[in-house]
Amino acid sequence: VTASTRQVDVEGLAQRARRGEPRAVARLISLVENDPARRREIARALVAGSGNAQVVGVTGSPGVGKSTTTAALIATLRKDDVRVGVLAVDPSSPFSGGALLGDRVRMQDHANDPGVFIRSMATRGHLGGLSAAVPQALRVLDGAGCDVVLVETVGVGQAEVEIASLADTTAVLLAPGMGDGIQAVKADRDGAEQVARDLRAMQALGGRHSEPGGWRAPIVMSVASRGEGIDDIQAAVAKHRDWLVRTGEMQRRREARAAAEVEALALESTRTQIAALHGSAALPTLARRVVAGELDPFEAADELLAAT
Ligand SMILES: Nc1nc2c(ncn2[C@@H]2O[C@H](COP(=O)(O)OP(=O)(O)OP(=O)(O)O)[C@@H](O)[C@H]2O)c(=O)[nH]1
Ligand SMILES: [Mg+2]
Repeated sequence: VTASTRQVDVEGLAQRARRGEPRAVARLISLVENDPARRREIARALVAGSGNAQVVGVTGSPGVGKSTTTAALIATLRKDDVRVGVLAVDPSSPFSGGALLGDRVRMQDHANDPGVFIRSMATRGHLGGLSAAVPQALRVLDGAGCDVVLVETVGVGQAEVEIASLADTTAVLLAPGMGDGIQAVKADRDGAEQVARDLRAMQALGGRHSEPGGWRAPIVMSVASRGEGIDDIQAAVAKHRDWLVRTGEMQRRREARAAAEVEALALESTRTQIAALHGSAALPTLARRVVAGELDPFEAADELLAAT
């Protein structure tokens, strides 16, 4: 018995989520994550999302301070009455475990706050990784009226690129000494100044960011564990949103994201259909004809697609 055979009132959940009911939001995100067969239904129920949420990726190496920064940002955003969603994607410190968002005490401050939704989700093992379930989870949070959705992901290689393509705004966290594994110098101001200098030098080399009207990523100094510099991060995020909207870049990014999502879904569906042909005679027959030299693989692929 799969999860999808159980009776679920998706439309009712979507309505409750739109009213901002935390349990409905949580349930929908779980369904999106664990029940791929329901994604279509959920997507349909959420079409009338507000489209207002600014998706902010918070990324960086393991242990760099993403959760601490996220928790601190929630607090400053809530002071301005901003509705906040948080998605911890593939958290290295799992939710159920101890170190939820780094600091359990601080997170508990938000446990009863109806203006904050916090969910973790695992994309490991999902076909398409981040691209499969996360966009839908973001749509749920958007539909629930979030103004800002913070997405915490460990930035190692591919994931960093992926989150940048999913988010409107990406904050990359760097700590001095991380590269050498010297955690002790984290809060060391000279070390941080050096990192900032290196970044500025790199930005100066990457000339395309200095074109008129372009966006030059601000370098913001913070000590998240002491709540220092968090206002500056919030201000930089808000400024980026203004820039995105003013230049039409927000719309362009959303359209690019929708295109990627549509393409991923179409590819997934094609792959499923091709996999089904493994069970019929079509694919084995084509394979035999390729080996026999009757067809080249390109012609065989055309025939395969025609059969799907
Ligand atoms: N000195 C210093 N320590 C920090 C700062 N931010 C976070 N920490 C500490 O660094 C450790 C890791 O912080 P987390 O916020 O859990 O880091 P993370 O990037 O979320 O870690 P993972 O999710 O496991 O990749 C914790 O002990 C924090 O208290 C900071 O700005 N300065
Ligand atoms: Mg973390």
